[in-house]
Amino acid sequence: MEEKVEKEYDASAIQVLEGLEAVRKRPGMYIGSTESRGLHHLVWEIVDNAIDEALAGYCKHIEVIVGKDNSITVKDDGRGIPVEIHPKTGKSTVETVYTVLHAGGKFGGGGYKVSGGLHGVGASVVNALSDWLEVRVYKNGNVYYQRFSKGGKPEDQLKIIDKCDVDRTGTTVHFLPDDEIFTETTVYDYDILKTRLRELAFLNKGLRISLYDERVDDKKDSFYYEGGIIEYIQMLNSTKHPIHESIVYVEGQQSVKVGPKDNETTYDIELEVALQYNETYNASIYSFVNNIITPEGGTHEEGVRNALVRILNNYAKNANILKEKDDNLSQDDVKEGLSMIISIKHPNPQFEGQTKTKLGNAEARRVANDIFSEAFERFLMENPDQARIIVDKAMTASRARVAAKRARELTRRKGDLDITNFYGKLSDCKSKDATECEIFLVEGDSAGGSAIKGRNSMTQAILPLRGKILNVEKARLDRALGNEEIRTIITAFGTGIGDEFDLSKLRYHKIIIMTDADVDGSHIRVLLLTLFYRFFRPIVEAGHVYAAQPPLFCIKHGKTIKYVLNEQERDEYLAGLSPNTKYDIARMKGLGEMDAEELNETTMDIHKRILRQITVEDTQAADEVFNKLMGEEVEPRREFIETNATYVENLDI
Ligand code: 28F
Repeated sequence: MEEKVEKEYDASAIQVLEGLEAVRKRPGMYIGSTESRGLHHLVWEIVDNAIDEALAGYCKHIEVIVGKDNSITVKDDGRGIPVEIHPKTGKSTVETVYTVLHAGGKFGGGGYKVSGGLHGVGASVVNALSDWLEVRVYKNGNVYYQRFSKGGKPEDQLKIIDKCDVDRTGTTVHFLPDDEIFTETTVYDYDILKTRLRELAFLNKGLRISLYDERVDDKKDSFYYEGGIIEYIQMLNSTKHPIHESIVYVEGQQSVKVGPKDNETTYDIELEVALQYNETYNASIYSFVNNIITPEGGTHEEGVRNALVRILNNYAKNANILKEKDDNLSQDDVKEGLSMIISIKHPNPQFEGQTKTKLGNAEARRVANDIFSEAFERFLMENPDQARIIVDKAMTASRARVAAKRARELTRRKGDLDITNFYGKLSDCKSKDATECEIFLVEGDSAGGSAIKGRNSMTQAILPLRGKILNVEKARLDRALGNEEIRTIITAFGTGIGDEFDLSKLRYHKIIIMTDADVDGSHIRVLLLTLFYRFFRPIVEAGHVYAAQPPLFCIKHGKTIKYVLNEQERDEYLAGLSPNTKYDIARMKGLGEMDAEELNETTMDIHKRILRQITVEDTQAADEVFNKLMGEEVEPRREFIETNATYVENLDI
């Protein structure tokens, strides 16, 4: 007997070491990357465990603290991780959860473990990638404590180090990411933490989540939403005028059987939806699975949207608002001005798509459709006045869509006239192989001029943009198409727009926004990102959009000329020079003042330039900023400028 138990202990000890070692060898496999996004993923892993304790009904308050040393502390007031010895490993459950891969709730039963793409890999991954990590469990009037050193090695057994209030329970985890793993940065971004923690508070009504930043005096936020996603919609629509009184709220659950007859599984799926229409023309639809955002949507979102368009068409016909001769309302018509949050809880979500953020479970489509259509139909029947407003909005959108179809004709290349006119703007490239072609959207004529001279005319097209792109935030597609600059962009891209958009016709596989780092440049960039977010999102999702990063400084020493992007790179480069290197350093002029050779050398040459790929989140953020800045509400604009004034002097809005 002795022998067997011994062997089991050794085996599990070896498994622990190999497991954590594997994580340190290929961290990207567990947290996606080791740059800033991966660094913040460590926080989400630990917070998710506390959220699970809240989902189980035991935790009411989660606190996240960024230490002066950029360590992270997460506290919850749940039951506290069990401290008993785990039968299989002879270790405490705490040590098991923090040293055995996937030992947490996700694989050990428990509530809904957040298990999207990279979520739910477990707390042991955080331990493996930390310089040190401490766990404190409060229960039975004791404070249990265990510390792990670099890579997750236990320094000692779990032991009682203190007494605490007999009725206090909870778990506190304090860790410092390992700078041997996170080589690019170990500095936490308060706004990234704040945005996600607020979102989690919206998604988990009644849970308080607080954030403190010890690196800055008195910097803290606390989020608590009794109304959950209803309050999320209130926040989204706070800068847009709602056009009807209620926020429609739907919640329900269904048990579904999946899998083959001989091996059926039953899933309990919960759905929550909150929606309200506003007077803008764009849609803010965010969907989530187990608290994870699904930017590419998926079956849950499709189920709700199919139900939305079907119910609105039925209602419009029965109320004789939609005549027999009228076209049916389309998905696009009914999403104009729509703010909607869809959140489902699913025990076994399958993620698909480019970035593994699209829900694939077929059963989620039907459940979402069933639950939402029944409740939404009831809302319309019980609120005919609001129903009428919503249907009228969709009808107007439908008519504008037809008008846009006509206006879109303008963006098709027909006779020579508009081609010469068109060519007055675009200096196209010779190659017709889209995969090697790039189009630079350049701010201003002077930069445009030097870009045309400095480019590689075989593969690089230049489109100089004059002045401010139309503020499409406030415009429907038909009005956006009335703007010459936008028509030129649409024609140049070749994809068409709206419901005839075809990504395969994109004529350039890199669309590079080349604007100055100054106020005007960032303004143009926000306008372009909003344009992409609203009318060209598939191009962004496919990763074709980039921002050129013109250098801020030019360092010369001897024959070496080194361009650097910003102060941080400048200091790092200078620190790397041997002490006696006199050198010259010059602050680069704007794009407009660079000559063709400099522009090519620093920002266009594919072997030297630095491009930043634009993500859907970037464009979404731009759209939200834009809505604050360009919406009618003066208050959010003033507040935004006051909070960001340090970055944007005299923003000319
Ligand atoms: C700051 C991060 O990690 N909180 C957690 C619990 C509570 C339980 C638990 C966690 C069951 C067997 C896996 C307690 N009592 N905050 C946290 N709170 N894990 S993590 O159980 C661990 C799972 O192994 C818990 C009764 N049941 C569960």
